[in-house]
Amino acid sequence: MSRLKEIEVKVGRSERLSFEDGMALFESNDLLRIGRMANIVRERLHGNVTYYNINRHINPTNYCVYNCAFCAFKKNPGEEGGYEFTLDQIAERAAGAAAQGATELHIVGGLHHKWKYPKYLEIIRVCRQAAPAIHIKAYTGVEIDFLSRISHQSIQKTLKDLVEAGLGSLPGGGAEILPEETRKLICDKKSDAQKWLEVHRIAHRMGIKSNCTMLYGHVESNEDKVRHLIQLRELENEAPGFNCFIPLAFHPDHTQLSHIRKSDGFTDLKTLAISRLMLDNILNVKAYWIMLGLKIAQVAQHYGANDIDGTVVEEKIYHMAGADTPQEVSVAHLRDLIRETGRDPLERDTLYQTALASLISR
Ligand code: V47
Ligand code: SF4
Repeated sequence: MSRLKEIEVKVGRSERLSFEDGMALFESNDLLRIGRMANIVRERLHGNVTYYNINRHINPTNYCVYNCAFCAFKKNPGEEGGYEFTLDQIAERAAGAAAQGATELHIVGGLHHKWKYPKYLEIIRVCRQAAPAIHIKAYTGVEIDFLSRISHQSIQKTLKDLVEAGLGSLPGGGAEILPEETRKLICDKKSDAQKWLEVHRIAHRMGIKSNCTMLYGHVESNEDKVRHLIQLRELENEAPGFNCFIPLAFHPDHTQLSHIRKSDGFTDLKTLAISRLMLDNILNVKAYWIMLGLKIAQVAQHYGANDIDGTVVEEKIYHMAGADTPQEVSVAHLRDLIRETGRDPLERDTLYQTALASLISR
């Protein structure tokens, strides 16, 4: 039996795929076959539904003490293009989001050279005050680790403070690529893989849900990607709490790795499909349209993805690294894009509750 046939049999029986299976999938270029397997899993879990949400991104500052090789967003003090929002500007964005029907604020930013711990709590508090009903998904595992260090507190206490201020869950950024040798090549200064995993383990044990990501298309190998996915899968087994996995394609413009070509549609779909197949215990896989582009995010709905993210409104991290997607799409446009693929659009909140689910649980 060919390797792909063996994997197809396992997928048909809902058996867990091994490291060797993951490697065989990355080494194959039979995208249609890999996609078909991922689609089987996706439809088994979610039927014909594709989720989207109404959200708004806020990137409070791009000043950052770190210097990740893949990042075009980060600036040093005094550098052209650096910015920091005031608390009023942040509150204004939060209030505007609520007024437009957003259910989520997605807050991710730089690790500022001068901001103290209370400032990061204030950011959450002002959003909570300006938008009392909104879910605040804020600060990656790397940011939480940084905050615990500048506040000289444990990860637990830091998360507890943030939840008291209004935080609802953690976004999936900062995972980058977990195998240490490669991680060191692209971000040697910030939290290592064990620390990133520890933050999410602790959050999950405290009942705080989170997302997870994988940055690909830079200097990583296939083995790195398979090991990364298996580490996420193992953490989910040990301490369940991942809502969703988001593969993030490296955008090279204006980064230290600008000589690397941006990943292509084939690689994006293949990575997404293999992620769906390997992550058998993470329910949702998101085709993040800001990063993939609207067209590939649509096709991805038949290659393992069951989510397309949200309205976004103002995105800086990818656009400073060369993303040519719009900054915002309307709900009507998102729903049309999903319908065009033959899927049924369904609005969700950050925790994947839907109006349907909330009606049933009443
Ligand atoms: O950790 C930064 C990535 C992440 C680049 O939870 C880049 O729903 C590609 O947390 N090319 C932060 N990627 C963003 C993040 C996120 C994004 C989307 C959805 C969710 C979610 C969370 O952005 C970083 C890093 O992996 N990143 N620069 C770049 N040039
Ligand atoms: Fe800073 Fe995040 Fe950019 Fe790294 S990826 S330099 S931590 S803003």
